Amino acid sequence: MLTKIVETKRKEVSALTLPPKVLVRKHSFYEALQNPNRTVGLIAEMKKASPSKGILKESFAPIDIGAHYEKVGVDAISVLTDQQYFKGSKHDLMMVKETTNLPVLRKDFIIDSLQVQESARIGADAILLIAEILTDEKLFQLYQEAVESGLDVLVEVHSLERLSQLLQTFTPAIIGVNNRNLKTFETDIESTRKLASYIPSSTLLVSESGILTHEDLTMVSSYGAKAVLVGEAFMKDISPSIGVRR
Ligand code: IGP
Repeated sequence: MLTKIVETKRKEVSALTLPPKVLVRKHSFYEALQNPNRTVGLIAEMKKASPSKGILKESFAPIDIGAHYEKVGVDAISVLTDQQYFKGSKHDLMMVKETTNLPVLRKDFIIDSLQVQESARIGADAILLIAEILTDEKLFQLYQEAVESGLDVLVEVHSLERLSQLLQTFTPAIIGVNNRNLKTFETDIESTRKLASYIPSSTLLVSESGILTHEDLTMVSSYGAKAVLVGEAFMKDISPSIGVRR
């Protein structure tokens, strides 16, 4: 599946033309996650569908979801912009950015500089870079280009092997451990525990995927996660008992 998604992205990139730059107020994704009033930073994701679960939310209204996330007090919003597999769009991100005051992460499969520039132009505050689909060289190149464009980067990794390898090239400011193996779709929050001790203390650790309950959140926090990224739980119940801390 991952290979198929990357293939689709390659085709999309070859037909990509850069949109004009939208004027929006920037918010620091990195700083928002370090909110001193919180124990664990919360990134709430909006995704209409996923390859593993199908449609998650029939009546998907990005502006309403964004407003709700802002009201309940999340720290940042992640917007899936992939159309083919997650039924998202760049337009979703632009609308959310325009109508909320929270930092917005562009969640997509970024493999090319053009997509980095595009992300900055549509108003994203941060982008996701998935280590498992990029070589160290490409990852570092895209990371630097993003930073130069004023974007924060969430570098996502799943395996310890990939993590150790990338840390030999550079130390990202934010690393996300994806508890979901994108090749098998299996989710296990123990992934965060297994990788946490290898992540430098100067790096902000985000635990991503499979966080469904408050217990899950407490668990990954005890493993060292400074923030969590929650999608499915919020799509199924927009006001779940997890995450909104005082
Ligand atoms: C959210 P969940 O299990 O709470 O819905 O997961 C998020 O971590 C997941 O959507 C995700 C993702 C990705 C999606 C993590 N990495 C990369 C697309 C691409």
